[in-house]
Amino acid sequence: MTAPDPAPHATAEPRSAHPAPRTVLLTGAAGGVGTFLRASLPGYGYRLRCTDLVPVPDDPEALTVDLRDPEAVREAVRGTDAVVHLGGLSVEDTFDRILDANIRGAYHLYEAVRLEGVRRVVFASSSHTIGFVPRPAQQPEQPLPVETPHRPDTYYGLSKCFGESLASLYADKYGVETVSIRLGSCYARPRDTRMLATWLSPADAARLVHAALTAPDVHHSVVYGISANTRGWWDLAPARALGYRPQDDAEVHAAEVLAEHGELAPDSPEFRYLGGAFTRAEPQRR
Ligand code: 15L
Repeated sequence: MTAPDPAPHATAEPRSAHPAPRTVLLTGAAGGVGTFLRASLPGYGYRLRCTDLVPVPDDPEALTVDLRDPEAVREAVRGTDAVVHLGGLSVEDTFDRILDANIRGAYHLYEAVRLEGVRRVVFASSSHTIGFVPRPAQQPEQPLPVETPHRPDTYYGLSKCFGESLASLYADKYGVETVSIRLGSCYARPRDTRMLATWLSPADAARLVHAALTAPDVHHSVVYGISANTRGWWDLAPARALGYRPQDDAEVHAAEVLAEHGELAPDSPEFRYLGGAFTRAEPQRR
């Protein structure tokens, strides 16, 4: 396991009056990103309280929490210093299931955070908030800014747009600070050619979450969550401003990935849009 980096701003006098969080609630802890973070975040000094709708492997103390149950969510939040909210559906589904898990679920989470006086949330947003943004034909001079207007590609992406707006509301109205991380493709290695631009290594995911948990005075900040990919075209400056120092680059896997998958076909959604296959129209699920 990659040794955690020293907190990049640890030497700087934190501008925020709040000490770094110690006990962190990790929702969605049984999922792909949750599994990576369960292995890495304790190395940064965090005590994790893990929750998911399903049992969390190898964690007998994990709590089974349904995000649709506000009381269960509040109980899980109580006594923590910060929340990394990965919970909910992580791919497209019916509107009703997305509504329950991702929209109502996020509302219950933020209400619990507000009522329990927790001051920092790291929200797992997604690049599918802007999935219909056209992908540039070649590496752009200027990377894609985080201020790019929402263009969700799925009900899933729409739910993450809601989550970002919910975080903004709770920052402005209640002082709950959030870093919304628009996660790219967080897997052990890039799985296809599109991911040579959108990959977030598990070690960089931990670096980014640590920076999001410890950066002072974030209010509501939106950042992109990718590694320092040679083919990346999303602006990492806002994440770096929080103290994120990515160490990985999907390019080290490029030869292997291209040998297996080839270059993107010009008529493919992966070539045309930021959100790739998520932009494909699909029959309404029931
Ligand atoms: C996401 O947000 C999904 O949760 C993940 O499963 C991947 O599909 C990722 O986007 C991606 O775009 O690669």
